[in-house]
Amino acid sequence: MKDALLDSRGGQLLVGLAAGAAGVAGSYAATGYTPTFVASPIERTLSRTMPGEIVTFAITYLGSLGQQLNLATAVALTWLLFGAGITAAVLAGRETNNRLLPTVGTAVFTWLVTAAITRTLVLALGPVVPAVAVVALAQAFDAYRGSTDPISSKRRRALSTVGVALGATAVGVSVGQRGSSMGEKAPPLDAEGVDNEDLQAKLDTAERNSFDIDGIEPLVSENFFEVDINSIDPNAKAEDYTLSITGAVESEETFSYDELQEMEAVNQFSTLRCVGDQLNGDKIDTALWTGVPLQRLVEEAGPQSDCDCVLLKAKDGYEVEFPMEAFNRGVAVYGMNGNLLPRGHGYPVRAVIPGHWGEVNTKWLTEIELLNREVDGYWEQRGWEGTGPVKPTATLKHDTMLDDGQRQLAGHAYAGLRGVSKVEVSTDGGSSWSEATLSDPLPAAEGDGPAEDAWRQWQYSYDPPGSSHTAVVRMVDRDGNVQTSEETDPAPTGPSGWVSKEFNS
Ligand SMILES: Nc1nc2c(c(=O)[nH]1)N[C@H]1C(S)=C(S)[C@@H](COP(=O)(O)O)O[C@H]1N2
Ligand SMILES: [Mo]
Repeated sequence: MKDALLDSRGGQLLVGLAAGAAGVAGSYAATGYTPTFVASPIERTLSRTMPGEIVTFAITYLGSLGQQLNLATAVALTWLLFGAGITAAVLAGRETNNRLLPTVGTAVFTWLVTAAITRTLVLALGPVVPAVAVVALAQAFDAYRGSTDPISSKRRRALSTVGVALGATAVGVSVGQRGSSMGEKAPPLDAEGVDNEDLQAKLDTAERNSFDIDGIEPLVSENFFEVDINSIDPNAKAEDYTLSITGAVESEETFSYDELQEMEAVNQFSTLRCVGDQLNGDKIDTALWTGVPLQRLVEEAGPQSDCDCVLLKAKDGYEVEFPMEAFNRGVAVYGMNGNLLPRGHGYPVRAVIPGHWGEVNTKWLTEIELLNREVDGYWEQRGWEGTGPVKPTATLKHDTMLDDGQRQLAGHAYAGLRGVSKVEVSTDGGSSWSEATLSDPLPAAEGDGPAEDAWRQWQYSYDPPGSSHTAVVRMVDRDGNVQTSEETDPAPTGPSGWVSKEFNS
């Protein structure tokens, strides 16, 4: 048996790790980027058990990179777990001189581990085939030992094994990607309860009212930010979807997706902003949301909450608690900008709660529990205080020189239910202020007024002084309150302060 690849410890480990990588890729090929991918539950456990400081650091400074690192760690851990088990099977086969043990052991181990982690029996076969194939090939290559075949040298057998494993991994990854719904555009909304004319008219108004300025989002965002506690989103099916109203109610109620779509819907503009946004950051966007008022659903159950507070629960394990008063203004949303809700934004159904920080806008909403006393949700357990009203903000996202020699500045302003009455710009570091031009407001959900919870765009042009100066932006709410100049970090209550930018001429 001398000089067999599978006889040396190094060779066993190499084959174990190569087969492990093929196994992880095989699982991905079978499931795509969904919660049944073998690394997904591990990634969820990581995100749930990670200390609050790390989660806070990741959301504030790394953005989605934090989630990618988390996912990479989960994939690496899965790979090591597979690798260790397969190496042990190979080793045991050699020790007992049993030719079947390496492949059978690999099959049983990868299947059992995957089935236990993902709780699926058939999809758990995904890792088995490629992992067993790599081990079997390594055994077959070893059989050529001593012949004149090109793979007779040990080094070549090792390289061939790794090569086959890499090939299997590449195939697995590309198959998995094809089966994933990432980047897919959501299909158009087609629900009984929706007034499609009203929907289209509102989208047209949003387009008409948006400034034609490059580099700032139109009034309906083209690229809506995403914040998730996990990097792999739930992929629920509408047919199986139910929304339950539980807890302090007269009678618990359950609504199916069809039932929700049959109820009379509202089309409502709302801006979402994450409490972990930066000053002048990008975690703020606006959409036209379509769905059923939450209050109507809860009324059917007969609310009896002692604390007038509610806990929203979601399919990804997310939870958030906040006052009934804010909840009662909210909508159980299944449409976004005239299309079905995309998976990344909470398909099939999410909550949209006007005026409060993004975190209460629960995606993949499954349960509304009325409480008798307050509790902490996912982010509150990690030190954030982000369930209340948003802080006012005015961003500066664009500056260009116009043909007439003026400099044009532009951005957005948003203050939740406090409303934006004006944006003021200073080009002398805050000594004197001028009023910027605001985009016409988006229309209200019902009636002729302005949307109660939507941002405005602003623009301002001035003659540059030819020497260095600082431009500063601030907004004023409907009651005449000027946004505070005091700068705070995002954690724990959200960023505040005036945005400024220096120019050399
Ligand atoms: N189920 C669930 N809902 C969620 C989250 C989440 O991770 N899981 N993130 C929340 C946070 S912190 C924000 S800011 C908003 C972001 O919504 P978006 O991803 O659609 O922009 O969703 C909220 N709802
Ligand atoms: Mo958030």
